[in-house]
Amino acid sequence: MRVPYDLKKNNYLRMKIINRLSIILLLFLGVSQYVSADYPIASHRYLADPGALVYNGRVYLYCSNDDDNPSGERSSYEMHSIVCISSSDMKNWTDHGVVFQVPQDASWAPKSWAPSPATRDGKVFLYFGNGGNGIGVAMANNPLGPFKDPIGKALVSSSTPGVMPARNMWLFDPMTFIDDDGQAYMYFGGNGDDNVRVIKLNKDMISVDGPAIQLTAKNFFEASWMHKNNGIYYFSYSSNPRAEMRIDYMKSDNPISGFTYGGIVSKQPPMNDNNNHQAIFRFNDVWYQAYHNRIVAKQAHVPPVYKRNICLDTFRHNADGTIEIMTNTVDGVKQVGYLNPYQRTEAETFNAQSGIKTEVCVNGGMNLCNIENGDWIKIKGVDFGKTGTKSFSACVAGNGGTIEIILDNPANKPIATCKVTNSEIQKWHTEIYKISKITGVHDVFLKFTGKGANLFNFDWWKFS
Ligand code: FUB
Repeated sequence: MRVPYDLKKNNYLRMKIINRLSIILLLFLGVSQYVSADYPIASHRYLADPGALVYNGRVYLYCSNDDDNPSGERSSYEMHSIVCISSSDMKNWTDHGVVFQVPQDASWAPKSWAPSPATRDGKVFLYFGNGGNGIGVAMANNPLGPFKDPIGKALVSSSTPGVMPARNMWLFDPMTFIDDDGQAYMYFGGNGDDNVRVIKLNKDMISVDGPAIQLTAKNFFEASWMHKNNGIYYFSYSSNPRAEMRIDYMKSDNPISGFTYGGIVSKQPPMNDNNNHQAIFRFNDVWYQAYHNRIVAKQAHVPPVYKRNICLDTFRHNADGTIEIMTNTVDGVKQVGYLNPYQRTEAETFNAQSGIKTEVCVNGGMNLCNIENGDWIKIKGVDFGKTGTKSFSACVAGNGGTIEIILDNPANKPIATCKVTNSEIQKWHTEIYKISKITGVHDVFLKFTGKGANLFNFDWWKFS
């Protein structure tokens, strides 16, 4: 059975008005925080529907790739690849690019939406929606893939026992949760209070154990997520347009039954006006919610519905087990530890940027590209220590130009201007520049200057 997923844009009028009013208020107050925002956390590409994995001291966010969606008024959700970004300090994020794409990595599926990761026995699993028409699984030996479909078909379809009957169900937005006793549960569904389903997974994580069980959630729209805190199971989800597509939650002392409505985790994000999708995770004892909004497209005057960006905030559980409503911020998350500049850092790791893009690098990973005069990246909270720096190394390729190293404020005078010599694109060479001593903790801006388009590409950097 084909299950369509159709966003009814007109239902969002009310939220549009609220957001317009908040922008007018910000302008009135002279607040330009959206313009200079740290968030979204990856402003150089359109990503949405995050799923979070905490793995070996890093947070990996797997996202629907909105760059797959055509631009313009006649666009639609056509995402067929999944992009991963990761961070160990929650401020500087590394772009790992596409880690899974269909149909190359799962031949039966034309789409891959809204992934959720899980890990067991050294393997990493990604669960994804084939649009609203079924749920697939992909598997890899590490968080960056390559992820491949190990079963050659949908893991859950409309013929999986317990999924039907359902009225106009969107069969998507899977979230796989492994309980403390090792039992894995996958939550999914959309478009109707009675359309929440949970199904047990076998230990192999690629087959189901028994039928799907129906749950009911008030105003349920999409974006199922499960987290557990102090023995309480929290099922969170996006509410429907009538309820302003907030993230609401139900709680229970059991992962598959007994849920009662708990309240609101977070309201409709600013600069969004449309669907909402959360990933909730704990990292270093702080609870985070990753979600998307539409800030970059709105600021760029690009039709924003299918062009979303990932944001991040923290929230708390109250002592009585309820959740304190999260505040959406543009720079509210604290940095968890400083970045060590004496280790090689990928150039595609940054806190903010202007003008740059990333691409697959022949050396592995990604590199910065599309660099033009005046573009920059900002690396936040870099600890140069007491002894300080002597040199700066950069692995670069391309026409040439300069890298200006600027500390703390982009308007400051560069402490070094490093000349990048000409080479062929993707013919990488490392240049080493003598620089003056930098000590202590700074935000580092690497600003690129030169004549013409596509000055050079940039793979990694390191101070000595
Ligand atoms: O990205 C397509 C759909 O939009 C997701 O599956 C939903 O959760 C909503 O965010």
